[in-house]
Amino acid sequence: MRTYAFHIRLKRDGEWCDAVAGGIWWNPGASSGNGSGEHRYPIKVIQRVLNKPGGTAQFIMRPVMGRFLCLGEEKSMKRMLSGIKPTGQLHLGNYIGALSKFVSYQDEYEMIAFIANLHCITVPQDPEELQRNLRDCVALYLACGLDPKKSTIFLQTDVKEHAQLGYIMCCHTYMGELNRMTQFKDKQAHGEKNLSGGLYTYPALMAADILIYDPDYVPVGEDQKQHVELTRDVAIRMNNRYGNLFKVPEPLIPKVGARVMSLSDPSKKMSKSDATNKGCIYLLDDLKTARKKVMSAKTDSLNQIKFDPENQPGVANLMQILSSLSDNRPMADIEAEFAGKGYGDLKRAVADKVCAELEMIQGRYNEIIASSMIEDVLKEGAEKARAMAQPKLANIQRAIGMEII
Ligand code: AQP
Repeated sequence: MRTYAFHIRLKRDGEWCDAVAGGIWWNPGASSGNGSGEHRYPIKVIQRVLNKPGGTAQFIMRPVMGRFLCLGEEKSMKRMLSGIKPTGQLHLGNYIGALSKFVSYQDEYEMIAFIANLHCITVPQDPEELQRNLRDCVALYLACGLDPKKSTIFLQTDVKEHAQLGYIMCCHTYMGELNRMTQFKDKQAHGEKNLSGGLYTYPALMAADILIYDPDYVPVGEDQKQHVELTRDVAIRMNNRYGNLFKVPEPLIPKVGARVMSLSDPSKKMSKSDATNKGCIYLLDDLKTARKKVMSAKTDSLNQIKFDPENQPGVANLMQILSSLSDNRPMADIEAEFAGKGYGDLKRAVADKVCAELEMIQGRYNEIIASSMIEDVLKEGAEKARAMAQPKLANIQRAIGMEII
């Protein structure tokens, strides 16, 4: 069943008013009639509307709770897709740059959020640790607020079409393009040995992960923008060659928090593979450890709290974390609050915010991990995802000429 946003016209106690409804809520506007404030809409009525076919259609519902008559237009929600690869424990950068954004988007968009376990094995993994990280990742998706009723949550390998389309994408991606992708290039430049073929070709798999669902948007942190651009290039190339196969998606990069930096080295991004472990706050760090990491964050000797990422990257990073965890509070506000104060004050404020957020997430995580919710969510999510991916792959293979029957 797809979900829709509605522009609806309600007749309430004999008077008409305009409204927009998403899910089971609406907000009658004051344009005509007497509707104001928020009212809960009976779920079964909304579901009758949701079951109608997509596109734009007028509909009439009557009577609703004996009080309303409703006439309106429905339009499809835009689709959004993103994934996280739990090569280690999820961290504050993943939360601020990606997860918290997925949560805020899920009311407005049709959200598809998967756990990219194929991408995890592009680097060596310990099987037991990987399995633990995958479970933790699902639990953290849910603990951070992703709602399986609103979002499709699944494990990449449970939808085998990803790997198959990944191979097809690989055959339509040039080596020159893969050579330009920073992850492989960086590791090679650092002289890392025995890099896998999977690490080299994973951007093609990522293109498949995205394009198989025809999303409108792909919310990512700054570091992943390059991959979405490659995805767009390959989609356009294949559309030109085979006809309109794919929707060409847009990357969606948050204004604040797109690149949370390491606390111990603010020239690098906060990363799961932080060798020192000091610059990265994991979502499951105990609160004492998290506080200690913030209080030891690298700053500078200028002793002024100003948002200047170029000259004061450590301070700017702390301010960015504080702003992101306070509903994107403007930097000017933060500068004003800390005018004349020291770095210790700023760090304490950041540590308080971070710890409050972690405490809330960890409380929910503990409940989820002790329940059977993870299995149930993944099963249902994979069924929903397969229903989209299977016909899409069949269409693509047919267009390329790979199918016989
Ligand atoms: N530091 C960050 N700041 C903002 N956003 C970030 N993301 C990752 N790190 C930051 C965003 O989180 C989403 C999932 O990323 P991922 O875990 O799949 O891959 P990654 O970007 O490679 O993350 P890591 O932690 O750096 O992993 P390793 O160390 O294994 O390479 C993406 O949207 C990403 O932008």
